[in-house]
Amino acid sequence: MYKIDKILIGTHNKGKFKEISDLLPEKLEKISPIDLGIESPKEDGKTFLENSELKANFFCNKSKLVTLSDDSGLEIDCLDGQPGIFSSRWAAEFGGFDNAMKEILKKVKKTNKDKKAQFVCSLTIQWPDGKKISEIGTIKGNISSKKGNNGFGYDPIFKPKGHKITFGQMKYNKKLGMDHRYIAYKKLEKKIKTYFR
Ligand code: ITT
Repeated sequence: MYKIDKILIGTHNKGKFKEISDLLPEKLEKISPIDLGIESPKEDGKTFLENSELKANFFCNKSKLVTLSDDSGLEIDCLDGQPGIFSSRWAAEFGGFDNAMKEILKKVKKTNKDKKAQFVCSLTIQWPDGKKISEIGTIKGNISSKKGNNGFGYDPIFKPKGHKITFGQMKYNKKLGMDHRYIAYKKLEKKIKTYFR
């Protein structure tokens, strides 16, 4: 298998793009589908894995580059795992993340149940010849009142287990070295690092 010296990070989400870029080897050239004018595919998978595979396949076929894609989201136990794979769509439906977070806090409070939740990330790397590898990472925690302005998406309402602060209050490098994306990437890295130049 030839060595990879550039990779398409198949996401339109800037927060994800930065985290994935910073997890990958520094000398690897990172390309965004936005730079190539490639739109997002329709996400009709039923699981994080199906969606990360679908995105990697789509962006890889369009760009002809080795592609790494991410599908991720927040699963809240007392809401039967919602928003889950619909995390991004909830933000769109409620008019942005601020409103979606308010809505989530209201819904969680109404259940009167505990606030256990987890962030899940499925990463898929696909080569132009169709070879693909996926890994899933999960980080458990609790839903918190909205705190902090760091990070992106639902970071201000998620407090990882064993920590007193939300991802929104955490320093960038701290979150980068422990979140669901990091956990998935570390598993994947073991299988792909020999391909990096
Ligand atoms: P792409 O499909 O282009 O990658 P997207 O934002 O639509 O971008 P997803 O469909 O995977 O991505 O949706 C994931 C949602 O979960 C999205 O709203 C994120 O902001 C949120 N999310 C994922 N990881 C997160 C993290 O580390 N911190 C906060 N929110 C996160």
